[in-house]
Amino acid sequence: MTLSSVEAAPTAAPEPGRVDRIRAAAYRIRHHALTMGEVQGQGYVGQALGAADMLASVYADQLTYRAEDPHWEGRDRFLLSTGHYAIGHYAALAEAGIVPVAELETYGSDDSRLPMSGMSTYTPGMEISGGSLGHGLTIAVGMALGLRLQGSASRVINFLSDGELDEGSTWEAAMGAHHHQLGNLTAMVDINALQADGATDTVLRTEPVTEKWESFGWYTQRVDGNDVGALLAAFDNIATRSAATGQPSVILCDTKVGRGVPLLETREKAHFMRIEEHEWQICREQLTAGYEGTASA
Ligand SMILES: Cc1ncc(C[n+]2csc(CCOP(=O)(O)OP(=O)(O)O)c2C)c(N)n1
Ligand SMILES: [Mg+2]
Repeated sequence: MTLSSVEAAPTAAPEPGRVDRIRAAAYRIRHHALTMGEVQGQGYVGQALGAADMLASVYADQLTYRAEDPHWEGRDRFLLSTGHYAIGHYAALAEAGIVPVAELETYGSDDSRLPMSGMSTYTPGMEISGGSLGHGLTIAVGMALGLRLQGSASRVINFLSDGELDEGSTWEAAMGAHHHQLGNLTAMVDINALQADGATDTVLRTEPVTEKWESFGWYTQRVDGNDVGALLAAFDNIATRSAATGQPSVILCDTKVGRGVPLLETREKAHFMRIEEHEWQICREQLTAGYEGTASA
């Protein structure tokens, strides 16, 4: 498990049973993403595979929700800023029982509730329409403040991408969250080192990203975002820390595009990954072999 923090991590490693349960959820999320990708012959599959451990940690461990009542007032809110990651989010919503697994096959089709970019009016459990990057954290700040004013115990978790850190509005929101001491707000940033025009450090360098968030007043942890144990430990630290300090928290997650499928992990990194017709089955087989190999290790 790797976890680095600006401050020493106070919590012990999560128990193995909990880690195994979330790893199994992440495996199913990856499987669902491949199903949807194959239906359309395309989609942001590389991102979904990379973010699956983050999404599993959120949906299978952290969020309070009622699958049969996605608008239940007492729910925690998960906001997907990056609309193009919808394929991963739908997979997580299916894992959570909010979207039927059978419905995943409609992904991206006319009249589907699962359009290729996430839209709140179409999909149960999709809190915002996030395709225009840089808006998610601003909405999350307003929501977290509103919930606190209402005396609600609900949390807000916002999923951002590293490319989204290019947006000035993200940093305005970060200042606002600190100003209002929104301990009920957590941001998760998928640092896959990639964005639409190429590698993040060649388009617009965001490093040193840990120090940036820390200087904006956030409780900041940087983890291997494909290490479920590290993700859970980071959430445990937040539960202890933000309850005591009221500080907003961010988990910076270094992930690998295509994680879990060697064919895609080793392919040249691309914002939009082409997968040929005959490769989908190979992807599924590699995913299962890799999961079973590490599960029994
Ligand atoms: C405000 C805004 N500007 C530009 C775009 C076009 N766009 C779509 S995805 C994307 C890349 C964003 O970076 P990231 O999410 O890190 O890319 P990935 O890791 O998925 O390759 C861009 C620039 C957009 N959706 N919204
Ligand atoms: Mg990226």
